[in-house]
Amino acid sequence: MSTVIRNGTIATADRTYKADVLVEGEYIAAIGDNLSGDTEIDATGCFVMPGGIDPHTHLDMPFMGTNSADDYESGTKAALSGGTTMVVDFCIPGNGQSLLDAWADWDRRSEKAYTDFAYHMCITYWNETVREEMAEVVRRGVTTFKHFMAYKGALMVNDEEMFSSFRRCAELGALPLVHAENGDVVAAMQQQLLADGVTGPEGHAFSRPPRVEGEAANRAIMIADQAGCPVYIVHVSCIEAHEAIARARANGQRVFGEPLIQHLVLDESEYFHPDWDHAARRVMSPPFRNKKHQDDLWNGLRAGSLQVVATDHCAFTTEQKRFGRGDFTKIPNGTGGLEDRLSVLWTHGVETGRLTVNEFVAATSTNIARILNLYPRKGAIAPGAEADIVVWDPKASKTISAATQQSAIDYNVFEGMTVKGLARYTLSRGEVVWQDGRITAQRGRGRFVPRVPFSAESQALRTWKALTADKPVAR
Ligand code: DUC
Ligand code: ZN
Ligand code: ZN
Ligand code: ZN
Repeated sequence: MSTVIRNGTIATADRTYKADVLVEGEYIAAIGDNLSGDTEIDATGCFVMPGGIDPHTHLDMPFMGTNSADDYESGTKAALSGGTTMVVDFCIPGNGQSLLDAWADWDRRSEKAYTDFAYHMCITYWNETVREEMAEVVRRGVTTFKHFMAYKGALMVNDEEMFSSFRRCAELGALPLVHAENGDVVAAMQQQLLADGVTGPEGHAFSRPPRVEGEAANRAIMIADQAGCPVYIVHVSCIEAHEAIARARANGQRVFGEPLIQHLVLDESEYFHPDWDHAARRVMSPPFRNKKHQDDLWNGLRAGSLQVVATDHCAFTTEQKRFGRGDFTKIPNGTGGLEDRLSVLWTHGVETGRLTVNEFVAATSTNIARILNLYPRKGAIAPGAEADIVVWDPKASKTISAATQQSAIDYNVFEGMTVKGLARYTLSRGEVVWQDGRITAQRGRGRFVPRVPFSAESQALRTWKALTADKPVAR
């Protein structure tokens, strides 16, 4: 079975050109002029781009006394309707649960997936068993380990635990990820604010100011340097964290930074909205920032000091958000975005001239495919790549509304925003899974995507460190 995508303009992270794409089975077989296949997709007026990869989702995740409301079914339907063909979700062991046990739980969740998926494994405590299990996790194809520096008393790890895990990552060729917020300072600020009578959603923003994030990002980067591993900072929301990343990169460290689409376009004024529900629906960590920080994130995407735009999709219903009435620390943290990431980035990035089409493809797909060692299997329009493709209509527009979304929640943080740029077709491994506003795929068709470690690269880095770092110099 073959399909030709005809009359489109191919846009990759490197270039833009007119050509047809021939898909055979699950793969791209050829790119050229006047190709033919069993069926045809007309891409006139459209860009043909690698499907989006969202490397940061929390589907059906137990968190803050509840479970995130979008599961692998509604979450991956949301993804493909917006042109995203792969998600990387966080597998979180429960209190003292083994990593492999948690993985088995996540495999049950992901049986319903419409898109391909991978996992990051969370390290939420440390002991010898965890150290040993990490090797098996890598062997089975999960090569990224997430560390929470916040959520004290729940998911948070201390510096000693983080350093142990980072050193293990260096040995295994794995990449550590970090949620960078100083959890001790946040916890103290929360108690202070509540004692001062600040109980509403604005207290959430006050308790997690930019310096709390900047400090933690800088600390994680220094600890990674000492451990001899690269590090990836998730949901970079402020100048302080971005500065730490840019400085480390200028010093030759492999540090990656991921802003979220929400932080690029929504600001802190949302937390001062007179309607409690409106404000609480936007409570996530880190919180939205002001315009100065937003501009800085856009600059980082353009300059390359920030590489990836993700969503941290972690959706809760209004009813769930109301657990925190009278105490902002109990509002489940998280917002949605999986469905709208590409359209919102296109509208506020490409349409405004802030990003080129190629930078858009890099930020939504190719860069993360490279960072996660998935390229060019994913993130590429090239012969031999898997045919995860979005046929993107830059002229189509819609107004974002909860009434028409795939996500299972009752609101949308981008409600009322008119976006330009929509997926006309989404293909996942050669199958049309979204066409003209309809899902055309089967539940459960999504597959786990195993990854191999970065062993050669991390080995080279450690050798270089051993030769150069911290040696007293005889004078
Ligand atoms: N932040 C959120 O807002 N939700 C999920 C986890 C996180 O770090
Ligand atoms: Zn986080
Ligand atoms: Zn608003
Ligand atoms: Zn997250």
